[in-house]
Order: sequence, then structure tokens, then C-alpha cells
Amino acid sequence: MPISGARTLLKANQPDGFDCPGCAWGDPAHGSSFEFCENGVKAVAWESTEKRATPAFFAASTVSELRKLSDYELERNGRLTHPMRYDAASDKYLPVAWDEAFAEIGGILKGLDSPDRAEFYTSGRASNEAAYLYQLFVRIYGTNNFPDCSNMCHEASGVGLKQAIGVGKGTVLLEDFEAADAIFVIGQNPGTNHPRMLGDLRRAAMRGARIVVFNPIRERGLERFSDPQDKIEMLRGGATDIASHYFQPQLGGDMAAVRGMAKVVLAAEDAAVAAGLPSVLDHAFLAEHCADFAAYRAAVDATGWDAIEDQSGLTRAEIERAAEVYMKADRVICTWAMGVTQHIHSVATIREIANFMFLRGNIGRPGAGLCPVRGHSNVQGDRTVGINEKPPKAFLDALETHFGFTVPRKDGHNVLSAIGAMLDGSAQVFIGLGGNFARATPDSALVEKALSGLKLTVNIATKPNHSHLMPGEVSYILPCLGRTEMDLNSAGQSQLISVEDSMSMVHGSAGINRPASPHLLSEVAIIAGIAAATVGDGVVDWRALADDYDRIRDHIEATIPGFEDYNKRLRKPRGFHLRNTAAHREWSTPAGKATFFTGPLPSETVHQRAKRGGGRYALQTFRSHDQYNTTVYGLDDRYRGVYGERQVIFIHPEDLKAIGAEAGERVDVVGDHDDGVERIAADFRFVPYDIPRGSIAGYYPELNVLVPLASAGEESDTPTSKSIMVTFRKRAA
Ligand SMILES: Nc1nc2c(c(=O)[nH]1)N[C@H]1C(S)=C(S)[C@@H](COP(=O)(O)OP(=O)(O)OC[C@H]3O[C@@H](n4cnc5c(=O)[nH]c(N)nc54)[C@H](O)[C@@H]3O)O[C@H]1N2
Ligand SMILES: Nc1nc2c(c(=O)[nH]1)N[C@H]1C(S)=C(S)[C@@H](COP(=O)(O)OP(=O)(O)OC[C@H]3O[C@@H](n4cnc5c(=O)[nH]c(N)nc54)[C@H](O)[C@@H]3O)O[C@H]1N2
Ligand SMILES: [Mo]
Repeated sequence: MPISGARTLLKANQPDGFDCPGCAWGDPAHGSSFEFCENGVKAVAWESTEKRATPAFFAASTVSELRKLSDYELERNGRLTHPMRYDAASDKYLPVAWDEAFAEIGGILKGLDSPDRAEFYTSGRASNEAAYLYQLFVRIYGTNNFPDCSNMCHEASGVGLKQAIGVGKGTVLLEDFEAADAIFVIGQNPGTNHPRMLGDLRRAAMRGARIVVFNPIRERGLERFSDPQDKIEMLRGGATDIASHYFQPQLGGDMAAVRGMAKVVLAAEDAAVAAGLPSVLDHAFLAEHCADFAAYRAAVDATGWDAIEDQSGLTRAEIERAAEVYMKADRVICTWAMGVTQHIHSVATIREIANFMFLRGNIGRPGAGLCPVRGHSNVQGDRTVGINEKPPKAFLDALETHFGFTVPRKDGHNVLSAIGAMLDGSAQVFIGLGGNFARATPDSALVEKALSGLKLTVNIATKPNHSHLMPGEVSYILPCLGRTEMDLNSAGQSQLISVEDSMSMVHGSAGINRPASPHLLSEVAIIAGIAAATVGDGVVDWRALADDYDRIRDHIEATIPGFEDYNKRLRKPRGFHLRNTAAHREWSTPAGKATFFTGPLPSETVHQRAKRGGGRYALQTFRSHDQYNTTVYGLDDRYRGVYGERQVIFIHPEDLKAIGAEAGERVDVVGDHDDGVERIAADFRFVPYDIPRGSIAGYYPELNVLVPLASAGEESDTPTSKSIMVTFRKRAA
């Protein structure tokens, strides 16, 4: 590794370094001052690569030619170096001056007959400062159209937790993992996606905490793990057992599994009362803090074991074992991620998880609580500072009072409604603050059509990706600094940005590397440039804000609760914690209490529908060990034993037999959604795997062609990337 690479890594997640762009797991308050992980290393190395996608790279191929490259081949060309404008005549991107770009973008935005005709996408790597400035600009411009990566990610967690506990965020701190007696990990693969979390799970396991996993797939990292921070374990090639209990539910079966556990707990309570033994439930908590417990009890009583077993795919005995762990533990944490949030019934499932935790008061005390583990390193912060298509009224009022402009009050578009608006022609502009909209969204072919039909597409990015290759009439790629790079202002001072992790810790981040190109601007400066050209400097002086991020933070402090003394507290080593009401047992729900969800189980899950026959299978799309969302670092998935390819389908060996196929045989995967659209993912290879019968799995984004736009989570409107109905078609020999 070159010296600068090593130096870069030594500064990751350090008080005076930058925040790792890998994931949103928290940083330790003490102990090893130096924590990064294999996949954090990849994320950092990916950004600090020596390769460059220069104007010469764009001159060498037409956009139509570049589109034939895979995601992997495209991004491998390295960092963007110049602002580029699409030239339709030559079908190529040509370099352009920043001011020209800003002027044309501003001109087109000003020319739309309504600000609601523009869509402003955000990917969750954007800093608090960039995101706040972006939402301010867009709201002055006049719309709440903020499709956000979180619409495809943890939206259901935000919606479900807000209903249950009055705040759409997790309630635990990293320290709680040191005090928990049991940790339930549902629908998450931290070995790949949150490796630093595995360190915390490992320490918990070593001191005797029980770790209970619910995952249809046996994920290696959750079974055994050797900690890269532990030199002795690494040298000896040893490993620690992580999961004490590993259950493999069917896709979408978690609500049934959790309700089953609640049923066991309630039955144990009845037995304890009858025998004159101490209560299993936390009656004091239920009485003082909860609403609708009696109705929940009735709902659980009304849910039979047959339904629970059929929907969860687990036996009653397995569910009893899991519930036993819960009842024996004084302090329980429950974590979850995409295996829970990307289904039709995700919000109800998250409500049920909260129900289950309320039963024994497992919230708002040390070592216990709810922990949705976020994805992008600042996706939670972006929402906190106003990236929200349904903004709370109090926030809009604060903006209006503080800045003195009339804010738009109408709810805006999320990811799915933005795509709908592009397809029906009502949206004409797409601006992307990071991310890869075209590849991250469902129904790839339709989205490609949607983007190409626009008047203007703008992508603020670090590396070329397929979203850049679906140009509208006018199209720009605007290259920005990455998080590892020095961001100097006009006085030559280094600027600090800030981010919020999954535990609501807000901390500073400053890059240390020389920028990939002298022509790059920071995201903040790019937003300021577009804003000044579009709405002018009447409300704020954009360039003055961009020249000193402290000034942006002063505005955040003035308009969003919890950011008192922002500039000062940010500069403390670990930053500061944003107060979480539910963690203090204050409930800002309509009932003023922690509120039980009292609905029934879903009438049918994707797995139950597949079971009805017709050669149908329930498909989930997940991440390999060698990718970051749509960024593919390499073609291996070491933990799952796949090398050199990504077009694979993991399937139970008995299902292979039933289909009459061999391991290694290639098939086309065909979507089965009754909307008349033909969806085919061609040429995938079968890999026999330890996965429940009827459920299959493969990689995102290659399989996004099969995710129907019309299939969305109830109340969350999240694409159902883990509930896709498919059949197989043999390939002509
Ligand atoms: N290296 C790396 N790190 C990342 C990312 C990355 O791509 N690469 N992405 C980041 C982002 S944006 C996010 S959101 C997170 C994603 O983190 P994860 O949520 O861990 O991501 P996925 O790979 O989608 O894994 C989903 C897991 O849920 C399981 N699962 C699927 N369906 C079900 C179900 O119905 N029930 C249960 N119980 N389990 C199920 C799958 O088998 C899989 O283990 O990671 C973040 N960190
Ligand atoms: N089928 C299926 N679809 C899914 C998912 C799934 O599990 N299955 N997961 C969903 C989830 S959880 C998420 S979060 C979304 C992710 O959706 P996105 O956030 O839109 O996608 P990413 O792949 O993270 O974006 C990668 C691009 O971001 C740009 N980039 C990287 N760093 C920076 C930076 O510092 N600044 C800027 N401006 N740009 C940068 C690079 O150009 C890179 O090509 O995808 C969703 N889509
Ligand atoms: Mo995500």
C-alpha cells in the first residue's frame, strides 16, 4: 500500500481525521483509538484511488458505448476530474467551465413552470452541511421534492418507530452493547455491511451475552468472527462464536416469528401468575408508559400457532427457544436492517419488534433498546437536517421565521413518486446529490426511460456510474471532493463537515488527502453555485456560506433542536449526542405513550404466495462482500464461496432437484408480478445454498430489473427488494 494510503487509513474515524465513508456504525468512546475494518478499508481505498476518469476517458467512448460496461468496469475508471456536459451531437461528455454549468442549470430550473417539476435526490453520504444547504436552496426554490436513498432503505424504521415511540431513530448508544444480556439481530449481515458492529457483538459474546440471529441465510460472519483489531486472534487464525442461536425464517416471516415469541412470553406470564411466581412482564413499565397493551394481548391471543409457523417458516419449538433467551435476559437490544425494511409489511414488523421489547421494558434503560442499523454513513444526519419529502411543520416554521421566506408546505415526492412523475412527464429535471439513482431504484429499464426523457439531469459525483449515462436533453456530471480529501476555503483553511451515526452521535470529519483533481469543488460549493444561479442571494449569501461551514452550522443550530453550541461541541473528540426522547422514556406519540401495534399478521407473505405453486420462488436481493451498494469493488463474495462472478442465484439443493436443474446450471430469472410488464434477468447460475426451501437470493443491483416499481411497502413506500416473486426459464442450449 502506498504511504499516502496507509496514512489515509490511520486517520479514519479518528478525532482529528475523517469519518469512514463505509457505514453508519458508531465509533467507540474509549479503548482502541483506531478502528476500521476490511470493508471500511475498501471504501477508503476506493475513494483515494490513483485512477482518473479524465476528459480523455470521456473523449475515447460515446455514452452509448460506455453503457455497455458493467457497474464494476465503469467505476473502475477512477475519480472524475472535470465538470462535464453532455454533447448530443457526438454522444459524448465534454469538459465545461463551472460557471457555465451553474448558469445553464439555474436557467433551466428558473424556466420550469413550477418548482414541483424538479426532483432533488440525495444519497446518504452527503454531510450535514451539504444536505442542509441543499434543502435550503430547494425550499427557497419552492418544492419539497426530496427523493432520498433512505426511501429505499430504512424508511420503514423511521415510520414504524415514530408511531411506536415517537421518534424515528434508534434508542441505544454503543455503550449499551457492553451492558446487554441478549442481542437480537434480525435481517442484517454485519459481517459484510457493518463489520465494526461485529467487533461489538464479539465482545458481547465473549462476556457471555446471548446473540440471537434471525436470517434465512446462514451468514458466515454472524456465526464466527476473528476481529482484525485483535492481533493475537488474527495471528493464531482463531475466531469467536458470535451467534448463540441462529434461526432461519422464511422471507418476510419476521413479524410472525416475533409475534410467536410474544405469545410465548405472555403464556409464561400467565403460568407465573398461576404459580405465584414473579412476573415475566414489566408491569410497571406497561402501566406507566404504554398504550394499547390490552388490545395487543387480544391480538396475540387471536394469532394461532399454525399461522405463526406457516408464515415464519420456524417451528413453535424454535420460537420458544428464542423467547426463552429473551425472558432470561434483563437487558435486551434488538437490531435490524434491510432484511426487515425491504418488505411489504416492514412497518408492521417493526411495530411488532417494538411491541415485543415493550413487554419487558426493554427500552430507555442501560443495555436495552431498539437499534435500526443505518446504511450510508450520514443517511440519518441528512434526514435530521431536513432532507425529507414530508417535512415536519415545526421545521418548516423554523425555516420561515429564521430566513424570512415563504416555505413550500405541500408534501413532495419520494423515490417512487419521483419516478412516477418522470414517467408521466410531470417531472422534467433530476438533480442527484451523490448516489446512483438509475441503478439503485427498481425496474431499471423503466427508470432509464424516465431519466432519458427529462429536460435536465445533473449528477454530483465522485466516480462515473450508470446514472450519468442516461442523459436528458441537457446533462451534467459535476465532480466533487470526497470525504478523505482536504477541503480548503479561500483563506486556505481546512473546512470541517459533520455526520450523525446510527447512535445519533454527531461528529466532525476533515479530509487529509490532496484532492483527486484541482478542478473539484466541495459538494457545498457546488450546491452554492447552483443555488446562486437559480434563486440569487436574496435570502442568504451562498458563497459566503460555502466559504465557512461554521456559518451553515449556525443556521442549523438556529432552526433544528439539539444543535446548541454546534460549532463548539462538534470539535470535541467524539462530538455530541442528539437527545433521543424515547431513550429517556418520553413519548411524543399521539397517545403520549409507547404505543402497541394491535393489527393482525399480514394476510399473506411473499413466501406463502410462492408456496401456492406455479414454479414460483420468493427472491431477495442483497449485497456481496465485495460491493458498496451499486459500487462493485470486485467479483468475489468470499464468505458465501462465490468467486469471479455476480450473476448467481442461491437456492436450496432440494429446490434444485424439484426444478430438475443441476448445480451450476444457468437460467433466466423471470419476474412474476401481474402488471403485464415483462421482467427478465438473463443468464444466472444456480448455487446450492443453506437457505429455506422456496426462498432464493441474489445480488443487487444486477437483479433490480426484477423489482417492480408498483410493489411498495405499506406506509413506507419502499421498493420491496427482499420480496420479489419470480419463476425460472431454462436457457436454450
Ligand atoms: N461493505 C458494505 N457496507 C455497507 C453497504 C454495502 O453495500 N457494502 N451498504 C450500506 C447500506 S446503504 C445499508 S442499508 C446497509 C445494509 O446492510 P444489510 O441490511 O446487512 O444489507 P443486505 O446485504 O441487504 O443484507 C440483508 C440481510 O438480511 C437477510 N434477509 C433478507 N430478507 C430477510 C427476511 O425476510 N428476514 C430476515 N430475518 N432476514 C432477511 C439477508 O439474508 C441478509 O443477510 O449496509 C451499509 N454498509
Ligand atoms: N434491489 C435492491 N435495491 C436496492 C437495495 C437492495 O438491497 N436491493 N438497497 C437500497 C439501499 S439500502 C440504498 S441506501 C440505495 C443506495 O442508493 P444510492 O445511495 O443512490 O447508491 P450508491 O451505490 O451508494 O451510490 C454510489 C455512487 O455515489 C457516488 N459517490 C460516492 N461517494 C460520494 C461522495 O462523497 N459524494 C458524492 N456526491 N457522490 C459520491 C459515486 O459516484 C458512486 O457511483 O439502494 C437501494 N436499492
Ligand atoms: Mo441503505
